[in-house]
Amino acid sequence: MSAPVIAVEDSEEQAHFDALIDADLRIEPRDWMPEAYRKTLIRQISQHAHSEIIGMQPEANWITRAPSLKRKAILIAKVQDEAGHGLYLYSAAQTLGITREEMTDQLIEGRARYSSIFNYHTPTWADMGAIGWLVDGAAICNQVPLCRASYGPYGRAMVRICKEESFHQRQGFEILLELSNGTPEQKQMAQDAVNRWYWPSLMMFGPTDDASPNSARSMAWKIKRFSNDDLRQRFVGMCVPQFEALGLECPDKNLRFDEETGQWLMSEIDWSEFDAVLDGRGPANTERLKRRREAHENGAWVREAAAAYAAKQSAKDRIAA
Ligand code: BYC
Repeated sequence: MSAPVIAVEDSEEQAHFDALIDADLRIEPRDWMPEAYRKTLIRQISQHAHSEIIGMQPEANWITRAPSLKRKAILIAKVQDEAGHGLYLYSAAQTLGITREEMTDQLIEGRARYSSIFNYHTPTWADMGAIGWLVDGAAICNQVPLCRASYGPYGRAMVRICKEESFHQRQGFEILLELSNGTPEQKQMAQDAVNRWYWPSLMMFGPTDDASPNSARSMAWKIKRFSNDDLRQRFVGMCVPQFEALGLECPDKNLRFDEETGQWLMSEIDWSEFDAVLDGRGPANTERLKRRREAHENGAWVREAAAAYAAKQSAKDRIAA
């Protein structure tokens, strides 16, 4: 029996796709791509978009309580930036054939993942500093290589996002620096916030390489350029001198650089905490999803008004044509 024609076409298409990846060129929305590549991208980009949107909540909690007008203005700008990042990323995912409605439903029905880090509370102003410094710092470490992701719309979205993330990271560092140089109580508040966010920030990079089912394939496709553990190592190395500059202590008392292997040796991460957060049992999972659902319901009238306006405009255009 002869092979079906589709298989021949597929293998030619596959060879062209492989050649583009090998040559470090970009795959664009209209290019042929293997179904598994498309699915992986939809998974990662939509999770990333949801993270940006849910990630607005822990900081938005502090907008009304920011300690000065300047701090309030900066925080509002940062939270708005996160909304923008979510929108670029939803648009990038839409180029792969999923709709915004489908992604939104997956999120509000609790069927989608978003970054574990946003399931923690922000009890003090110093948490705004720790999020900016550690969470945005970890995000930059993870996201700069994504600017070279093989899928064009994702890589291009990441370039804009990373520019804004570096401003976010600096504003967080500066909040902590000011607190650290303030009264002993303020310094303690900064240290406590860093103690709360340090380990969850390391978990942002995902499970260890030997427990990461998606890494090998995503790296072969040049979506991910570095493994979870390599990026975690890079992040820890970046933090060490910054802890010193801040005058704060690293919560990992065992952290040391091993000259022989060129690796940072660190205490074991509590992966049971990570698993619990991914399973919906983190400190703020329920609250985050509830708030997101309410925001979606409260925005229904805006979506209806926009759809009615668009229908009116296209009716007008039809009459004019
Ligand atoms: N949290 O095989 P693995 C921001 C999941 S927002 C939750 O290593 P992969 C900001 C993973 O999805 C920035 N889930 O997966 C916003 C997979 O589950 P499924 C957010 C996690 O994809 C507001 C399973 O575990 N950044 O900066 O190869 C304010 C196995 O993992 C996590 C991004 O989204 C986690 N931490 O690698 C402030 C970056 N880790 O889907 C700041 C883009 C792993 O198989 N994403 N999982 O059920 C990535 O780079 C990669 O997707 C990851 C995971 C490194 C996160």
